[in-house]
Amino acid sequence: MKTADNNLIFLSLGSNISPRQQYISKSLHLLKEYFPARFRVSSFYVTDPFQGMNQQAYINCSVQCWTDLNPLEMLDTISEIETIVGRKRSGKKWESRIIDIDILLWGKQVIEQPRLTIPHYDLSNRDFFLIPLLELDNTLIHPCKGDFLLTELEKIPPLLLTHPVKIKQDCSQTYHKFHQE
Ligand code: A4P
Ligand code: MG
Repeated sequence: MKTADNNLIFLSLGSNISPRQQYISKSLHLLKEYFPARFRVSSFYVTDPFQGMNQQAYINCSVQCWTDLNPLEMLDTISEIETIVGRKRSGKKWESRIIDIDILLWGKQVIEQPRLTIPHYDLSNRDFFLIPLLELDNTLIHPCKGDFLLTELEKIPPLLLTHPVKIKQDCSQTYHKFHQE
């Protein structure tokens, strides 16, 4: 089947440099252009910086899409999209960013390569990943552990919570709005 679930992927988008919603919307517009098949977007959430970092709050959301690229080609494509949107890398860990696009899940596959770990290495500890992701599919299972991600979410230690607050409901049309601006 052309759009089989083993190439159905889930991404996380995050921005904590203003205008955050515009950077996210521009990224969504480009992602939708590159990966139109089965494209869906969660709501937008405002989240506290992970682990209490002293920086501006993030906006996070999640995307589902389908691709026939291989994982490394996908990584290069999302990196290209980050660059088009304006991301500049200083190489510092967890620096503030215009846009960050991470691959959370690739069907049920486990991928371990020098440049790429899927599922994302910290998926189970981050409510800013899991809450938008579960909005798109609340039956998802962690491919390595076999546990429901919904259960993983309930087990996140309080100190790691970023308290996502929904600011924009179901953003599947957001890239259209961006296009019209
Ligand atoms: N890489 C390996 N696996 C993956 C994957 N599954 N998806 C490699 C994407 N990239 C992956 O990423 C560094 C390298 O990770 C890539 O070159 C790729 O080969 P990067 O985007 O250049 O740098 P980064 O995102 O700053 O690195 P890092 O350490 O992964 O940052 P995180 O973990 O993404 O954390 N708080 C809130 N509330 N919301 C956020 O979105 N984000 C961060 C950044 C910190 N705090 C946050 C948020
Ligand atoms: Mg990243």
